[in-house]
This record gives sequence, structure tokens and C-alpha cells, in this order.
Amino acid sequence: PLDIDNIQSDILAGMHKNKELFFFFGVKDAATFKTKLAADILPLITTTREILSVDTQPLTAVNIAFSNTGLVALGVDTDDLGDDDFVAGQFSETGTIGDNPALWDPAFAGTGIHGVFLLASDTVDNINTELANIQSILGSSITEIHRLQGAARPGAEEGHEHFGFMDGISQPAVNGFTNPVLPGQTPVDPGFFLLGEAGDPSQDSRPSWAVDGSFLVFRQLQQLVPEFNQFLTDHPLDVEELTPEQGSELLGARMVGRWKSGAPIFLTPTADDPVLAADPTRNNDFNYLIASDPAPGTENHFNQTRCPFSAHIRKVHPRGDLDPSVENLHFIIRSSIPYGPEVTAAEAASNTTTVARGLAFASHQANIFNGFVFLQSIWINSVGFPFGKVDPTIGVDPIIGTLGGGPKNISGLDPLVPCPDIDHCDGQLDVVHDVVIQRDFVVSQGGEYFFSPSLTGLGDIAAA
Ligand code: N7H
Repeated sequence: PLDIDNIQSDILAGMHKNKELFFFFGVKDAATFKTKLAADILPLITTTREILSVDTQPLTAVNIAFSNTGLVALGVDTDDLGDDDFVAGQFSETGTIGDNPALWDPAFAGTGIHGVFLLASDTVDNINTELANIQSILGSSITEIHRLQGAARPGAEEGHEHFGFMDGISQPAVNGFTNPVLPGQTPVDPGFFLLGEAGDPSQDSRPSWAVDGSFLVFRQLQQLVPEFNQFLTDHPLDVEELTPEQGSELLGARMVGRWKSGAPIFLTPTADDPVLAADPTRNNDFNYLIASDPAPGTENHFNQTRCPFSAHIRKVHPRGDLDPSVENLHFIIRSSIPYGPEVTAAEAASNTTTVARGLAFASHQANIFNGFVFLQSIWINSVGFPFGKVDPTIGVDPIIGTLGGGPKNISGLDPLVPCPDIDHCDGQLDVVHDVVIQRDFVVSQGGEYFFSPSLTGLGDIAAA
């Protein structure tokens, strides 16, 4: 069994709180930092077991993770960690992952961030109190580089990201941890997320201080919500019996692959189904390979009436589109939270963002290339993915895919175009890029790759 007293809480379980601060710092005095880390910070770190029960949750949960330059500054040799992307840092990979470095927040540009504290609680006041405590412990051994305050959206929007869609529905099930496993969840070995555990291809070669740690990919992803809403309003899908408003809603749902409620469009393609959305035994139980209408198998390669090949959740988890031996190599565990306020009346009226908001994206994986980098560069940003479909130029992910900020041609967003079934097209492929998205509605402002050690690993780092 996994040692959940030794694994930081965010990796497998998330922080379970509505407010979360990401506090990015540089180490100024490594010796002092390591002394304080061992004596005073380590006791503050929240474990997986503690977060799982409200009885043991601290007022403010605390996690810590280090970048490669941070570990090196602390005297840790990261060469044998076995992760080239981690060692390179996220800034050096903007080309690979499709980011425009000119749009990055200067805080993330370069390799100056050494570590990040994740502080989560019910109130920002609690978080600020814990941050003040940590800052007084560490004194001038660290310096603040950047902070991002995340918060669940208010009222009925709680759990929804800023475009309005329910988030946090689909996660892989981790063998030896996830219980119960819900219908539609794929069980995966813990070594996909935790170094040195079963299923980690480098299980036997990880240094002992790294065992039961995980790589944390952080991204500050700005969302242009009024602009996104205007796009939907301007391009309602012209489907019989739908009002323009419903046509716009359908377009948004087909870009994501779920309705705003969270109901998967593959199961309910023409209208939202809030009852289905709220049922955890049904809202994730589908596979693009299998459909009763049309015949099983047909759906997979020739038909995107129920769900576009390009839909965000299909791009990042092509259930059944690929051989499971390939598809299942690229799972991540997400623990993102929205940041920034609700859209103001003035922004909505002008269809223009003036206040920063978006998603503080966080994902855990035991191999950054197989996890985040592969998803972003090979699946999300490839116009041909999922490969082998009737349409070789599907387009990038309409939500988070990018072609350098320029126009994106996406096929299949309109359920009536192209021909739903090649047989019905007299063998002629009628590939129509029915929707052109002129700009990105999600803009990366940068991020970094971190390593979240186990609690014993933190002790080892402090002693390095
Ligand atoms: Fe995505 N969105 O609102 O459109 N995402 N995502 N994501 N995402 C998911 O199933 C969204 C981003 C994944 O197993 C849902 O939990 C937005 C990045 C994966 O079926 C919604 C942003 C990456 C899944 C969104 C964003 C991913 C997933 C459905 C950025 C990886 C699970 C709710 C601002 C590189 C797929 C759910 C599955 C689901 C949205 C970013 C990956 C609504 C707005 C950068 C693996």
C-alpha cells in the first residue's frame, strides 16, 4: 500500500479547499533555508492522509515543491532524477509547448523561481496568516518572486472554471489509492504519478530522496472570458429547433466535450442533462469507440456527430480512439483552481477583458514529458490528432490549442458538417472546416516545472 503519511496532499488527493495561494520564491541563503525547512517547515506540510478527513485537515493546508534550479541551489544533484524536461525548466520549452515567451509574466521567464508554496484554506485571511508565519520562519533566506491567489468561483458557479464549465470531474484511478473506482475511470499504477512506485518505468533508478515525490507542472493560463462568450454568440450552430442562444451553447459544449453542467456531449449530444451531470456513476462513463448509434466502431473513425474529434476532453483523453497501451501512458492528475474575479458588467458589455482571470493549472505526473508536455505538444497542438480519423486535419484543441495565436481551423464542431458517415458521402471525403477561431481564448502567461518531494524526501533535501 502507498504510504499516505509520507506523500504531500496535493498529488493524489488535491487540497480540498476553496481558496489556494501559489507563492513562488527564490532561495537567498541555502544553509539557513535548509535548517528552517527541517526544523519548522516540515511539521507544517500537509500529508495525503491528513487532507482526506475533515477531522484531520489543518486550518490551512501547506505543500512545497522545488524547481530544478531550486534543488541545485540547495545542493541536491538532480542529474540522476531522470527527467530532462524538469532539468531544462518550462521557460526553455516554450517552443515545444506552443507558448509565446513574449506573453509570459516576467516572473516565470528564466529559471529564477526556486520553489513554490501551495497554501489552501477556506479563507484568504487564513492563508495570509499562514504565509506570514512561513515568511517569519524563513526570514531573509527566501525572497518572493510571484504570487497567484486562486479561488473557487462564487455561488452556483463553484467548481466551474471561468468559461462556465464544471471542472474536476475526470481523473484517473490510482491503484492502491482510489476507492471506489467510478465507472469510466481508468485504473493506473501509482508509478505514473509517484516516483519509484509500481509502474514507474524508472522505478529502480530513482534516487531515494525522490521516491514518493511527484513532478508538479504549474501554468498561469489567462482566460479571455468576454471574448470567448462573444465568439459563441457570434457563431451559433444552426441546428434545427435550436434558438440562436441554444446554438451558441451547443458550440461551447462541442468545443469542450461537456455541457457547462459537466454532462458529456457524447452521452447527451443535443441538450444538456443536469441530472446525468450530477451523477458520478454516469457522468464519466463513456468511450468514444462504443456507441449504439451508429453501430459500434463506426463512431470511432468516421463520425463526430456526437463529439468532435477536436473537443478538449477528447484531445486530452481520447478514450478508445487509440490502443489502450498508448492512450494510457499519458494520464495526469489535475489540481487546478480558477484565479481572478467574476466578469464585470463593463467587461461583458464591451466584450473585452480588462481584469486578469484564468486557471491556475496544476498537474502531477512521474514523467513530465509523458504527462504535460506530451499532452500539450502532441495531442492538444497537433492539427491531425486524434490520428487516423476520416479527417486528417481536425484542428488543434479549440479551448487550449494554439497555432501561435493565429486563426485555428477546426472541423466537426458543427454536428451536421462534414458528412457524418463516409458511406453516406459516396466515399467522398467532404472535410469542411466549419468553424474558424480567430484568436486564442486561453493565453499562457508562463509557469514552471516543480518537484513535490515526500516528507522524508524533504528531510533528505534539508540534509543535502
Ligand atoms: Fe482541461 N475547460 O473548461 O474547457 N478541462 N482545461 N486541461 N482537462 C477538462 O473532466 C479547461 C488544460 C485536461 O479525462 C474539463 O474534469 C480549461 C490543460 C484533462 O475526460 C474542462 C483550461 C491540460 C482533462 C476543462 C484547461 C488539460 C481535462 C472537463 C485552461 C493539459 C480530463 C472536466 C484554461 C495539458 C479529460 C473534467 C478526461 C478536463 C477545461 C487546461 C487537461 C471543462 C478552461 C493545460 C486531462
